Amino acid sequence: MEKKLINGFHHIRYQRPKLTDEELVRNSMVFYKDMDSRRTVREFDTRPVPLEVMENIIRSAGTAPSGAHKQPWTFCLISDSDIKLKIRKAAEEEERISYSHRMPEDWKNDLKPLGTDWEKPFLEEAPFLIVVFKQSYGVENGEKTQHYYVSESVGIACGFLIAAIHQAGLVTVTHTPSPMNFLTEILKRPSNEKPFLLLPVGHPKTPAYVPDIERKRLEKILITY
Ligand code: IYR
Repeated sequence: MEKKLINGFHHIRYQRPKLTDEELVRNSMVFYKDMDSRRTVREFDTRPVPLEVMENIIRSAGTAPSGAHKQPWTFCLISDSDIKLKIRKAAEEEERISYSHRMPEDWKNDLKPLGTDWEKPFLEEAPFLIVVFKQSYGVENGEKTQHYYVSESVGIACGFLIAAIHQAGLVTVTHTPSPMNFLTEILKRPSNEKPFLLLPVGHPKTPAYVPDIERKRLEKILITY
């Protein structure tokens, strides 16, 4: 049986290769080790990245599951230096205000080990910026359509995106300037789209430095029943 009907809709047969338990253990360990070698990097090299690589990365992000398969995301890919400069200026303006009087002391203290501040040179240095927009609702033939679990869906797609950037051999930093409405204006996005995440993508500077921090051990994040 290659097909069956559910609610009058075609379902096609789906198969994955049947693996032994040893193969499952090996695959999961290889993937974990690769993911564990990912680090958030804030220092970028200006070395260009082929557009095709970026397109493949965004294709991977677009494979994420989403509420009722509405795929409520738009990925803006920016290499134009004038636009990058505009984004940097606007992000730094907001972040300067945030760091000087919007963020409480506790928050600033929690950020100290990471070495972040209002200055965002990576927004100009990285060869590409990706701005992810979430679509609060859809528009089809001028009509509004419902989207479901929008933040969850776009959050999952961003996870796929970050994993794809790492797997390709590149680095990124998840930047969330706040507020980030300026991205809607600079990128001229329609009113059903809200900025979700800003990711500079490229090669790390040589040398690049990252904070000496550790991830929670499995025992701390896992409860088995
Ligand atoms: N949006 C600010 C502050 C910031 C917040 C978190 I949560 C971080 O992990 C890092 C920074 C900024 O991007 O600098």
